[in-house]
Amino acid sequence: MNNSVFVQRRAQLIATLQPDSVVLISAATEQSRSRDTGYPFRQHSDFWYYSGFNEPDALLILSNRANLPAAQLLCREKDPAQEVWHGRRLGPQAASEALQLQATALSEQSTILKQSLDGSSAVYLNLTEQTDLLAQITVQMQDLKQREKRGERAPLQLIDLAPLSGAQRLVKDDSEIAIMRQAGEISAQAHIRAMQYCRPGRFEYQLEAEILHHFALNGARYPAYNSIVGSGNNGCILHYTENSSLLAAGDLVLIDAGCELYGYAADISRTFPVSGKFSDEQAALYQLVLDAQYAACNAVKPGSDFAAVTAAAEHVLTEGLLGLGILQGELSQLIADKACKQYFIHGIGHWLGLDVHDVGAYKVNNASQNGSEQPFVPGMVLTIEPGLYIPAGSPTERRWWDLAVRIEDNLLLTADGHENLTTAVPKEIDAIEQLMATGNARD
Ligand SMILES: [Mn+2]
Repeated sequence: MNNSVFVQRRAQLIATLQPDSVVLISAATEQSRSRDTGYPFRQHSDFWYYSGFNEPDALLILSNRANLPAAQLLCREKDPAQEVWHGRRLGPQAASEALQLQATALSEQSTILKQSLDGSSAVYLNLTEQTDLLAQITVQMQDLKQREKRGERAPLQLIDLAPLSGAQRLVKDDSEIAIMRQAGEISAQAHIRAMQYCRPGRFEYQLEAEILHHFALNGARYPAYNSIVGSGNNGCILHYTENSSLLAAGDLVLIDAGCELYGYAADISRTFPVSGKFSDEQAALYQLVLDAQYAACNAVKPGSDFAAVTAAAEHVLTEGLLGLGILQGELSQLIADKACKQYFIHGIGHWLGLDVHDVGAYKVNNASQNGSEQPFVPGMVLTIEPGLYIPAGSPTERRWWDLAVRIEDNLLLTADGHENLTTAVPKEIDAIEQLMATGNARD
């Protein structure tokens, strides 16, 4: 990625700070999986967004103070002995040039942190997420307070960075949109591959394997979240990730999977019949969720908001459930009662970006201040994912029991509406059945 984009983001953030402030953002640390093996390293999203630096054990310091650099990075020093075991390090010298900021060895952290805090009016950091950093700052502030007689001064305010970085990250820039378009395309093709590979007698984890294989082959080594492949009544478990059941003829299978590309997530759900042909009940319920998804997608345009999108989907779902006899009563009353929520148990969607459930406010103010909805503007990316889940024992005819359907796409807000980033994977009943009938080369 072009480094000027990170420079621009830092400048944009610095422009919103109170006078004489510093911003502190910690890199992620490596996590042990068991004894000497670690989880794959994943950089902290804010740290990545403002630095473009993908190593652990680093601190980014931004400031608008005259006596401090605008952007400073503390990072691990070069160390040939460590690097031969654990991998290359950029080192402060190369980092300064590559990242266009002032870089210093991490061993200077205590001194530099104190210099940055001394005399600052406010310190911005993520107060609820970066608690180790908060603890370090507290210790430094105690030291500064003890030396106030010598002219040192502890900051007066700690300010949560999350609303500021959240607002900035909510509207994607061109480089992010390009990556997310690609992440959507790779993920869509992976879902196609799973549909083609699906057969009764194969296992859920084998569909997952097809998907992960396609991600990795196309430059997205890791999924953005643990893939969900739930067949039959496993589909009714929203975050089912065991993926261990045998795929049975006559069941639906629900897949929720997306790749991570340069830190950015895709998040697609599709539901299809294991044997390639929907039963009457499956088709009826599926078409209803699909109609609701189209209604919700149609409401995604500048000036609209999640409440409007939710209302559009819930209207279609309620009307449809009433038509199928799954709900009983009077339509306007059922809508007012949100009766469809018995089977549509999650939200219509969420912001998408560096985090799958990305940062950014859903309400402009909180409820006690007459909170209003965050209006959609071009550059936002979100998911639209209505679903219906009817576990056994639900107060409906048994023929609907154990059915679960979710259909999820990723939408980019544009000037005149939206662009669907994940449209390559089919969702019409005919198109799915046709695709599954073609199979793939590895039969
Ligand atoms: Mn989602």
